[in-house]
Amino acid sequence: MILKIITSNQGKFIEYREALSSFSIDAEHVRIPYDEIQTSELSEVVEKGMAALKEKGLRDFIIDDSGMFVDALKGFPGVYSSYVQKTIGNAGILKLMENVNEREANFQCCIGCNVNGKDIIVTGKCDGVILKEEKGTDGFGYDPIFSHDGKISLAEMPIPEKNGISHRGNAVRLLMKELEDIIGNAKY
Ligand code: ITT
Repeated sequence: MILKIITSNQGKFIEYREALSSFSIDAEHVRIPYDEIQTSELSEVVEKGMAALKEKGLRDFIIDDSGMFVDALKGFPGVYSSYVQKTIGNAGILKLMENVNEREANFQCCIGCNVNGKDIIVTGKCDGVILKEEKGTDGFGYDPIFSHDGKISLAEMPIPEKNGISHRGNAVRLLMKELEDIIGNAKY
């Protein structure tokens, strides 16, 4: 089985390819722009994105809307994570967190999957903290400043290890539980 991963983000695609391979699903990278509405819920962005893509005739695909939610910043950047990464970036988040002791944060990944005419939406989460400085050179986006264990950053973890604990890895595992009913051969 092949699923199209519709994203502009190469880093996400590489993670999906690795995660889905354990379930004997092939991933194909497809770059088709779709409107991401501005709303307070990742799942709403995904729902609307799926509808727009299906209208264009797309089938058997995954889209993903993710965000990093920092407790001390009242959930910011959250649904604005993409804009914030492009503007103030990791250095900007570290600046906002200067002298802040409460560094808890969580990453969320909402997957929308269309397969065999059915839509599945699941959200995976990873709790962690914002580090005091950027660490590591792997991964993408906020990986250098986010740590699941308070020690190493996501950018210091090989992809299979990151998938083992990450918001995206957790979302894929939730998706596979639901997909089992539809395609019948998923193992988890
Ligand atoms: P698409 O919407 O085209 O899939 P995007 O990069 O815009 O790609 P999102 O809106 O889902 O994706 O991501 C919001 C921001 O969060 C963006 O800056 C990403 O780089 C970042 N991000 C998403 N997943 C991440 C992860 O696993 N680790 C670190 N940063 C991540």
